Amino acid sequence: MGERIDAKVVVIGAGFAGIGAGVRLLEADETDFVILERAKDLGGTWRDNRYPGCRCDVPSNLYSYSFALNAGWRQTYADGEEIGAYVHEVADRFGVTAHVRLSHDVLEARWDDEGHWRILTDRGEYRCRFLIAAAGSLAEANMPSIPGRGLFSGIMMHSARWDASVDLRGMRVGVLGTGASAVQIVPALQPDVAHLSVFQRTPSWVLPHRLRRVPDWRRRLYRVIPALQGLVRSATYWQRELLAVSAFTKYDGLRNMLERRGRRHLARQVPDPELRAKLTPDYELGCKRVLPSNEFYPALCQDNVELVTEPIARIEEEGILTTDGELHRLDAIILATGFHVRDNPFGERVFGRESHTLAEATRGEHPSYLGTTLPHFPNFFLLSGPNTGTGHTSQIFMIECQLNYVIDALAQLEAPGTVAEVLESVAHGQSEDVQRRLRRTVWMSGCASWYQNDQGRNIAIWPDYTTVFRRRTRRFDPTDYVITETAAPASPSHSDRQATAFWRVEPSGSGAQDRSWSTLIG
Ligand code: N01
Repeated sequence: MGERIDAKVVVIGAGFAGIGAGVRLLEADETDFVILERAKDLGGTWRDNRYPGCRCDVPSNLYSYSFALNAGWRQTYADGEEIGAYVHEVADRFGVTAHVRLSHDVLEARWDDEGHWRILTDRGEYRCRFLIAAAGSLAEANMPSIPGRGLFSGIMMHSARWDASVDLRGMRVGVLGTGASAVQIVPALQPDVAHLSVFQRTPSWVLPHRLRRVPDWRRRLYRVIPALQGLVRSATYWQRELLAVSAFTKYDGLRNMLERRGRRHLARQVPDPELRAKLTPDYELGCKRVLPSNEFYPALCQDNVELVTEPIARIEEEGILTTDGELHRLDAIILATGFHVRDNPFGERVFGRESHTLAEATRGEHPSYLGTTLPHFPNFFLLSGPNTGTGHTSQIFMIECQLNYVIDALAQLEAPGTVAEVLESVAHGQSEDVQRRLRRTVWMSGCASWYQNDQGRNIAIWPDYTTVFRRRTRRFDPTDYVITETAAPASPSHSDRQATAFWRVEPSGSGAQDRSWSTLIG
């Protein structure tokens, strides 16, 4: 069954996080690594999400790696295609592409207690000292378990599994969901389809969008004076940080101001009071992702569009039946129903010591430390892990913070056989601190969102300024870890390991691997 390869580091996933890890490893002169990618191409979420209208709702100047600002962005908010091309370009330019193994589906990753991770893929086995999981938290499409889903005789596809060969023009189309994907899909489809039924369970807060074409002169200017683009990036970062995080965590007055803006936007764009009432959220702005769009509301006002708020009873051969007994006849159903976040199946394939699964941590049953390292998972780093998400700024910023930490850890754990596992007490303390901070924020203000697990624990959001996350992840502090050498073949229990930890590395303190603050932002 194929090759068996030893590498010092294995990265799982070749999206923004995995490619970023590759760049930072190479920058640290680490070439002994591979990046395993299950798909036929790299790019992660921007490879998968190719639905009409797909674009990033974070400004493009901010939505890029700090080490690869892109003077060429054509739009102030880049579309999926442009971002996909950017990830490829970065991977090629920094020499990461050569380390990517495409079409390698990780079936299982398991710690062997001898100082290695063993990774079984459908193309062979890999063994490494350090495992970096960059598989993404929005990678598995959520197919809603609505009765009768299999009965539908028309076309059905999820927003993240778009089949570009399907021509929806002239069809009766139903879109399920009104989240971040749906608000982009609906206006893109509306002009071409015969009829569009938008099935809404919860209205979203929608704010005016500042989407523009970037003029050629500005792109030329950014090429000539890159620092100027850095300045713009910096300003965008701080504006979002100060306005959004303050509004969502501390100052109700600021949030009320944003809500007024949202209501004005709705009133301006939707003259029909009945439709407006259906679209008015009854929860606090920010509790779910706030969506920028100038096209969503106008699309809903068109004659060929119907907003359906009656709950769905079941799917039938010919369409969707709502609980009021109406059958909405459809040729195609688009499931813009989000992703498996808390129950991402990837987590069931990764086993730490004593067969603990990564899923237990991502479901919020076990603590993680800064969403990056986990008790029972030695020499393991999770990118975009629990409570590293943000709704207001670029996720790439958070990933880069985590990478600072990972690269510093690898430098400090360099001696062969060194194994580090975060102390349960440290992870528990930090996770509980996050939960305590979350309690006072808008993200726990009562709406139902995918940010929470079944127990109502918020497993997604970082509840503070991202500057704080940046500070906390600047250095790997070995005193937070049990650090052992794997000279002895036996696998001591966790408590034994704590008792016999005989070797500790000192914090580097040099900050050699750390990116300066100004570099990361601007
Ligand atoms: O998914 P969502 P998404 N019956 O989970 C509804 C990122 N993203 O793909 O709100 C009926 O937000 C559900 O209803 P409700 C971004 O992080 C980024 O849109 O649960 N309806 C909701 O309306 C985002 O947060 C960009 O009541 C059902 C919708 O489906 C994340 O991806 C662009 C249902 C799902 O909304 C996910 O966004 C796009 C059911 N059984 C996405 N199940 C950027 O621009 C679910 N729904 C960066």
